[in-house]
Amino acid sequence: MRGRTALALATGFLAVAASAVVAVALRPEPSGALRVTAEPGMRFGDRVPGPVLRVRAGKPVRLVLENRDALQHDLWVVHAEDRAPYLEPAFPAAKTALLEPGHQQEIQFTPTRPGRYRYVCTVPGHDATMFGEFIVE
Ligand SMILES: [Cu+2]
Repeated sequence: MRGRTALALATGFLAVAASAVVAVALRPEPSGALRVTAEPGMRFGDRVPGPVLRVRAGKPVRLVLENRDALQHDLWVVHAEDRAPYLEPAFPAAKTALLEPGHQQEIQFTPTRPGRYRYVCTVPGHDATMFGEFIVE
């Protein structure tokens, strides 16, 4: 009897544990945020330019920058025509801090006007390769 109860408990535990693993596996970004990585070789993601990000005007955006490089990087969403050093965020709070290697940050902002924007790393010289399109529909 005791053995059966223990077996039933163990089976139940394993079923719960397995369902938790499946739930995590199906949701690579639990927060539902967009995720961009700063990679060795001065790029966002695995190519230049970085991935195109598409969002909806008037809807809050959650964006995670993960710094996988050995250098500091940041990410700002800027007007498409703006170039360093004359950069400012296109929307309030649409910028991360300067992130140390191995660090990540989630930012939240609301793009208010539709259009084509860019995201860039603002460390001097980095925007030559660290940029991507940010489209607000
Ligand atoms: Cu950078």
